[in-house]
Amino acid sequence: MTGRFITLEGGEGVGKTTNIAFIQSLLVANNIPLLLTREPGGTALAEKLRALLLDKEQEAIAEQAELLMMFAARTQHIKHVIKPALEQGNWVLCDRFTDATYAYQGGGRGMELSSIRWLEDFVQGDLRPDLTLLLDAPIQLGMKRAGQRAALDRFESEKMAFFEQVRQAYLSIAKQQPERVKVIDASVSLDNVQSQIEQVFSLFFKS
Ligand code: Z5A
Repeated sequence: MTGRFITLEGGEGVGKTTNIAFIQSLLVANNIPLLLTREPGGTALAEKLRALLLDKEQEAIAEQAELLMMFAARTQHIKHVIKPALEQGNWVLCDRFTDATYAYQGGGRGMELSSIRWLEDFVQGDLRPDLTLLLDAPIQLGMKRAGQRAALDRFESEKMAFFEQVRQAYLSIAKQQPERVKVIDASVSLDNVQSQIEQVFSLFFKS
């Protein structure tokens, strides 16, 4: 038996971390065996790569190096965590995955989508998420929510235009793949966001 692969995406401060616990509770209430994980990260080596990617106190990371580090971390994550869990019948809930690469490295940094697509096929084979929830909110609002934190990491220190490009890239993926990517309006109250998430899952459970 194979489990199902669910990813959560969105820009800064849209509420991914906040809502992942809610999604976990929905799945657990339906007796679904679940593995929670995140990207970049999810294995010891991938978490080390994450720390390097987020650290802004180091030499400038070339865009190509950033892209390759994302996929290096992803390779480890898929091989050691995601695939084994799915093969054992677990559902996998992952905080960010390859849509984030299309959004941040493709949309934000302007890297060639064909290079990302090639790496996606090379690293993932035919593994793709079964369902993706895209939490969407205006950039200013997400930043205001996220801004209550102590220090900004390397990505969070980018300019406004970068985040607008990231948001538009995400929305364009959702437009191209409406069956898989469900857009959640994350600008409203947490109760409202969670009732939208609940609706998506009630349909997904039946599919
Ligand atoms: N990255 C990449 O470039 N390429 C890739 O392929 C991948 C990743 C996989 C790490 O991501 C960075 O890696 C990320 C992209 C890049 N860059 N950034 N920045 P991350 O997921 O670890 O970090 P993040 O995006 O910065 O997540 P976040 O800032 O922690 O946001 P969040 O998890 O979506 O938000 P939150 O912590 O749940 O909520 C923020 C605050 O808002 C918090 O106080 C909540 O209580 C509050 N909140 C949440 N929802 C609501 C509502 N509805 N109303 C009111 N208040 C709310």
